[in-house]
Amino acid sequence: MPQPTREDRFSFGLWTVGWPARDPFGDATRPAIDPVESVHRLAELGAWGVNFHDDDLIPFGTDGAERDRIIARFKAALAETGTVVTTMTTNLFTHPVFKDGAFTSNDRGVRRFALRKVIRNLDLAAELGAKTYVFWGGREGAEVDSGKDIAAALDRYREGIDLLAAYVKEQGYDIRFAIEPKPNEPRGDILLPTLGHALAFIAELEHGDIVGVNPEVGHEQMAGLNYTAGIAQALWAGKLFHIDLNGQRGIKYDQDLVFGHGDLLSAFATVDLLENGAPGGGPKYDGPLHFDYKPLRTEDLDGVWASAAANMSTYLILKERAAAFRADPEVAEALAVAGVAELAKPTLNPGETVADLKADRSAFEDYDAVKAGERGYGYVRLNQLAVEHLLGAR
Ligand code: 3MF
Ligand code: MG
Ligand code: MG
Ligand code: MG
Repeated sequence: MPQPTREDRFSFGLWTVGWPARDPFGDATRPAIDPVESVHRLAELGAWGVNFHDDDLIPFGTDGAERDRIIARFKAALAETGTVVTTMTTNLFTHPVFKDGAFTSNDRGVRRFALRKVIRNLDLAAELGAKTYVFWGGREGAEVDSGKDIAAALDRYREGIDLLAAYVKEQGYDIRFAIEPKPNEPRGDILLPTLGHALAFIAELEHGDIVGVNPEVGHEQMAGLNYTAGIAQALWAGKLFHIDLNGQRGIKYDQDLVFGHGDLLSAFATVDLLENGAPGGGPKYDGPLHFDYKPLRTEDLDGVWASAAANMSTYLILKERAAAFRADPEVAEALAVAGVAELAKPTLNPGETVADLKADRSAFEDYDAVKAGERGYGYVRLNQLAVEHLLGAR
């Protein structure tokens, strides 16, 4: 099996391996893990970076002196292992104060408290060198339609993100924001439920230039959407600032499976896009390859570290398979039959106007639509080649 190294840019949320496996129906099945131990274990496994919520490291309500001590101890672990803090984020969902949301709570005092909680952690993010700051608004939502004015909630969401982005700019921090969409869970319906909603929201911001998205595999799949196509659109928009890789099997609760342990063919396509880019070129993702998964509740501590390794191993195997797929002459031929490269060619000729198009009889009057309609694109063969490469049969 390929062994991960720091050059692979893998990172993990401290809350992933550190999840004690408490769920809505059952108690924790594992002890909490000290974040310092997680940093050491992940580094030994070949990870490059970590990401965490303020409360993952510093428990909610910790006083100033103890907070400083915890941060100093954590910094020592980073230095000892050479681990990078790629990303940070705020827990705006666990404490009861956030039960009706943070930036979009109906309670104005809660909204002001949430902003202060983020500002405090942004200062720490700058100190630790995190380049991306994630916003997952898990409690920004509702169960009761008449209880939440969605337009006002979006106004308040925009006010919050713009205020925080302006703060980052004023302070001169080298930080960009990434909004993480999710359709539901824990709220019945969450604001900015999909990548598309998030992109549309970002377009309404005053400081949208430093705001992008952090799409999670499982979150898009919970909405029945195609993750690879979604991140391709985010790349196209210049907004793919971060990714949360994991696995999900269909439209159900957020499973947070190991990457590849859900829709494996989709995971293959995701790695192919991330590593090899779109066939027609365009921007490539260059951020951390970040895993946001949960070790199954059935696993013991050995199983936790084995599952962390499994994410990286699966990614690297898929990377090898995707490279072989792209290099295969039969694949090149199938891509040509499907006309994949032709899509990169503009539909109008250089300098051609609408009037020219209207005057072009070959485009319409003399166009043989019946014959064009008979063409086969060979996508099934192309997909079968992908499956054969994925299975290691080629
Ligand atoms: C929940 C999530 C979150 C976010 C995190 C920010 C607890 O479904 O995916 O993890 O990823 O808050 O990165
Ligand atoms: Mg998830
Ligand atoms: Mg999640
Ligand atoms: Mg996530």
